[in-house]
Amino acid sequence: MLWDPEFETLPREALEALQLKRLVATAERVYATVPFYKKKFDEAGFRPGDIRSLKDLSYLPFTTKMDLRDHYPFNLFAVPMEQVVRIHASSGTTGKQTVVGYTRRDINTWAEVMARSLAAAGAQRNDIIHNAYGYGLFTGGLGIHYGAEKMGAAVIPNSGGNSKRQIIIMQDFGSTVLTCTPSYALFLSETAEEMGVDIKKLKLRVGIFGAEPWSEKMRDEIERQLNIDAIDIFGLSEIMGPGVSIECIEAKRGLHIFEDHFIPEIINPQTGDVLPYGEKGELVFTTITKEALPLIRYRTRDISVLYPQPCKCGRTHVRMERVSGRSDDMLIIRGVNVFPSQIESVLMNVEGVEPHYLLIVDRQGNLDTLEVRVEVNEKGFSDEVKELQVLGRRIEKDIKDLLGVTAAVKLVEPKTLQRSEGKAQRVVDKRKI
Ligand code: DLL
Repeated sequence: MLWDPEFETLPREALEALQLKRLVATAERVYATVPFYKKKFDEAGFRPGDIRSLKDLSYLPFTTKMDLRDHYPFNLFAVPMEQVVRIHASSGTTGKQTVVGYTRRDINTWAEVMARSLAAAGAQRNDIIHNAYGYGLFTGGLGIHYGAEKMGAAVIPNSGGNSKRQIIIMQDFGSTVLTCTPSYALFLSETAEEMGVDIKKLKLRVGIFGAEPWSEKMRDEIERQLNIDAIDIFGLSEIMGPGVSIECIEAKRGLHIFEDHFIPEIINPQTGDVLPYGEKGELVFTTITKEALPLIRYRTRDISVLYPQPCKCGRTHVRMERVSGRSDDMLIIRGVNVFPSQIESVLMNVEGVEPHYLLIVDRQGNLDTLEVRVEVNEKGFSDEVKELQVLGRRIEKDIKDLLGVTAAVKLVEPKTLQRSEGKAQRVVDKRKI
């Protein structure tokens, strides 16, 4: 369903004209109000008034997470504090957290793109939205919440955790839409099973999952276990939070980016050159309607592909392929580039293991080692030791054949790897210590 048919189906020419107008206004505003951007533009010898077409975007400077950290907490804000009505932060794995701010209009825009996202996933006013994204500094909980209220649906602000209670609430309140990380959706399914509740029989119809990378195979698994449609939603705090892009339920192929608010580019992460549609690289976003924290060419580190082909849902906005990993999550193991999501895909193709795994990277002498811990299912666990060994070898071979790296696979008992209520931790890299 289209929430805002006018903007979501704008013909390309009109959309690009709107983007250009908004881009120029944003560039002028940051030049005038954020000393960091004035300096960057001056160094590049480029003035906001020089922007003539969307192609000129490539002359503008990039912004990185490091820039946000260097201006911690509020020094990249483009409005005085009295106009800021909300602050969120994203913890990240290293260094200081990244702090982001919103004006009242920003909160409205966010609720709008979130309402569009919920509608794209097939949610409607009469839905009961079971929101199990964390509430707090993380943008997941409140982002979904405001979008659901804007739509007029009934939102249950569960936040993460207290999983048994979540199952009871789903059962008793008749939740129809589940929103949480994909890994937590699987954990809720396990919890229901332990409680003797058949989650397939609940009223859940759709799940809107994101905030961490997941694969097509994981989608199949979630859809099968929960008997729902599983939709991928993407976003990042720096740009807004959830609601930057989402799949439509009609196609479930690629995430529509709300291009009247965010301009996407794909760049070569090594050279910074802009890549054409269809090529894989790092996603870069420029916000064109944000007031408190407008960002020019923000480097996400997320790896994706953009494709402009029209979609059967009628949206004209460009689609991004599901994020396969982050350029900074890429593991280099004995010189081979490996993304955790690639290992996940191998594991999900193997009968007998569960979608719960942990990668442990270490170094022995000068050689990197990769251990893949993965849970076997109840049936596999009851098999003979010899059969388990065969299974382990088979996974090692698949990883070697497909990714070219040697891994030691350790099969562990069902339900022994730690579950997460939010973003799952998939990698422990001991080499950094
Ligand atoms: O994770 C916002 C969000 C909340 C998105 C709820 C979707 C649902 P951050 O904590 O700032 O914000 O983390 C952003 O998470 O750069 C990606 O690396 C990753 N990420 C987010 N959504 C997806 C997704 C929220 N659907 C970072 N697939 C991003 C893969 C995702 N990675």
